[in-house]
Amino acid sequence: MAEKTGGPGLPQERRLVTAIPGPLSQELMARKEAAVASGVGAVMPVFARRAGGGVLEDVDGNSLIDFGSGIAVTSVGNSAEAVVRRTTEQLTQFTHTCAMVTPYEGYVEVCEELARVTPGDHAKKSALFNSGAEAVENAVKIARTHTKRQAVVVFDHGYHGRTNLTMALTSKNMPYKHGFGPFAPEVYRVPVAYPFRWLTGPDNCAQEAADQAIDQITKQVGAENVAAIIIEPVLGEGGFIEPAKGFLPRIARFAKDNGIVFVADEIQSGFCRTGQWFACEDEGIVPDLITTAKGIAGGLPLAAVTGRSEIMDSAHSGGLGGTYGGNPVACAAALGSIETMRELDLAGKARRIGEVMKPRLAAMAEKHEVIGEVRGRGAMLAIELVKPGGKEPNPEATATLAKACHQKGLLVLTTGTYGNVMRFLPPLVIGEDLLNEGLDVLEEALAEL
Ligand code: PLZ
Repeated sequence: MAEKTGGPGLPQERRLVTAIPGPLSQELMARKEAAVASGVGAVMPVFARRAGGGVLEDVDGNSLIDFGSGIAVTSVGNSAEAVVRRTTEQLTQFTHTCAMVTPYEGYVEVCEELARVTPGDHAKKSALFNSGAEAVENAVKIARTHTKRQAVVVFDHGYHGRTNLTMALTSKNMPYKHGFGPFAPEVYRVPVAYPFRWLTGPDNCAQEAADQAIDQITKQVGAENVAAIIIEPVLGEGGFIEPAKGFLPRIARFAKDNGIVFVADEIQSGFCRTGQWFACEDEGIVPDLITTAKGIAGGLPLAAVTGRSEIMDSAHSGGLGGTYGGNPVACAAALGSIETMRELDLAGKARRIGEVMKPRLAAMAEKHEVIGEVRGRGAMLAIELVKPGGKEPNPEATATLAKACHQKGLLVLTTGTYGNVMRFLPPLVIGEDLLNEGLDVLEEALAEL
């Protein structure tokens, strides 16, 4: 019976039957507080029961419009048909052998697909891991063995994970790094072209930021010491920052000219999210290595490093791996997700989501001074909230707005170095009615702010 299942069978509606959080969620929250470490937070204090399409239903029976996709993961929707079909079949065959012990076809197939969908028509290879952070760590390992250099360059507002090396690569202290040091050495941070906050204004932002970044790399690190430059083509946790046009190509060119491995971290922006397979395609960037995770496998943990064969093959046999990396069930999920993305043209759906949402967000910005900027592309969109009359970040209004949306049955996430960005990451399969209803809710919450 459709009512009992999540996934595509779930009624696509916003429905509030209790206050948020309801009594059952509150009960579970008390248990969570007693049993789960406080360091593991929760954005919205409701417990999930089932999810699918554009909604998430909580244990009290409230149905929320999902503008978060579990942080850009369930792009194909929760329990997507092809993901369920392929993982179920895999579960009945075997659940684990360890790809490093006895490999299986699914792992190879995922790597073949990655070679097809990632930018560039050069020879490519991949290695699979469990999480985004692990993929980024391995990209650094590969770049270091390939170049025989050590330094890694990252950018202001960048986010790459929570492991020790990726904490070092991540720019924001609270909550990601505070108290968790010392951090890995040989990591250098340079400016990124953040148009809205560039001191001389957006017009010369790309050129000035690239000049500064390159100057710092050459003068402070020495280009000949740099193994990798790692950048998110759209910065996720930093606030959905789209580097000013021209910045990425300059940095990519600088990397190429200096034998530096250029790594695009597309863990959040990849797999159709921005209206292309990968966001770096929008400026014709072909990265040497690309890290992926999140949207790749419809919610199962899988991550990858994909890149030029000659770079990927630099690490010695046995140098890359892990017990679970490329788990067969996660690989089946990835193949189901990629199949869904092709069949439903989810890149096109992402572009359509942008076409529906962006003008409506822009109209809200016209009306509400608190919105300093609307930005993003495809289904990776955001509003940056400011104090009236200027650009001072307004994290308080952002938190209040998010809470009001939650209370009205719209799941939204915040982000940004200053905590003042509300981001929108709906599943790419969300219906247009729900999308518009979600925007109505946001508009109502803004009016009450
Ligand atoms: N690189 C670009 O966005 C994960 C993290 C949320 P993992 N972003 C969401 C949080 O608070 O932990 C991310 C990313 C980019 C790397 C990662 C890390 O991916 O799968 O969370 O390790």
